[in-house]
Amino acid sequence: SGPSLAVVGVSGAVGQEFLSVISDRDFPYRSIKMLASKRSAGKPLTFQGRTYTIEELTEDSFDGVDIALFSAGGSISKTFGPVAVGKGAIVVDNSSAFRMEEAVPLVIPEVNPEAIRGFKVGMGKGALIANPNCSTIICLMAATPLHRRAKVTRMVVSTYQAASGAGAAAMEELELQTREVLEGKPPTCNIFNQQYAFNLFSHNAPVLSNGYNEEEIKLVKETRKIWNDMNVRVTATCIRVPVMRAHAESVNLQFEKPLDEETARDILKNAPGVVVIDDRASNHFPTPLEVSNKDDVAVGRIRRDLSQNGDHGLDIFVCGDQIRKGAALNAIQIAEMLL
Ligand code: 11C
Repeated sequence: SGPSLAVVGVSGAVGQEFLSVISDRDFPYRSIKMLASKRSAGKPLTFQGRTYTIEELTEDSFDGVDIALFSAGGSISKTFGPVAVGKGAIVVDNSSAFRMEEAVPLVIPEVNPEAIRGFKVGMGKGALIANPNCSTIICLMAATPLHRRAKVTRMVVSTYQAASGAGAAAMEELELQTREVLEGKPPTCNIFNQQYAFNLFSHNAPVLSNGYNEEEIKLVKETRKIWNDMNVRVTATCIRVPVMRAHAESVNLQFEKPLDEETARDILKNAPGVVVIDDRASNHFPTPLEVSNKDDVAVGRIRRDLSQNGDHGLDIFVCGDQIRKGAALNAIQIAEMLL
């Protein structure tokens, strides 16, 4: 029993993680279609003791599908998302294709579940729901509980983003380059146009005429939409670092109401999906490795922002698994809300 599922982009890093999360959380389903591009079609895929054949994604893929989990890039979502909706499926889309469309809810279940109240499998029509960008999800998991208490007026984010955000091929390239550099060979640069191993660089998203890159603008616009607050001021600098699968973010928060660091720490300790790692004595704070393959986002370095008077500013450091809470887990949590 349970809904019939389709996983679009099943051979990608997030597609594979959809399956792991479905298993880990015992997500119920009566059938599951493994969909991918022509390149992967026909290959066998074993999941929960059954062998499936990966099918090529076509216009006919969504007959009888209740929930379609998409993670195959924006252009696939743009083409096939509306097809799936037309067939009555609820699409949970991990791409940026529909996030800023007014009629499409942009959801982090711990943050704005109200955005999909009333969305249910069996409601008689299809729908699109967007999964936010991974940097936004990880940032807002930590910032929202504080925002609820003291209202964030301004947020300054600096990211340290992992290879996984650019897909499985980028993770492979990081590993390959690391080996090549250690062996004194020139690094293979297929995914990024510069050396990645033992280096870091400005995020690879296209740079706009105002000097921001698209990844940074996603943090600005998605935060406003998720918090339903068009006045919150957000700025970001996004950097790619040679880490495999978890993003780190330094976040400076300015509040309308006072919020001291002890209260903030207590709020974060009690926040769902958040763990506090904030051990000053041992200099132990969140790291990408510690959160890799974990569901929770870790927060530490919780401290008063010395640059302003009083208790209206805090600095925090956040780490979260990009493939899991930044993508697949968040999408499956959305799917759970549809049941
Ligand atoms: C990264 N956040 O880490 C990006 C990748 O809008 O879903 C995902 C881009 C998106 O590189």
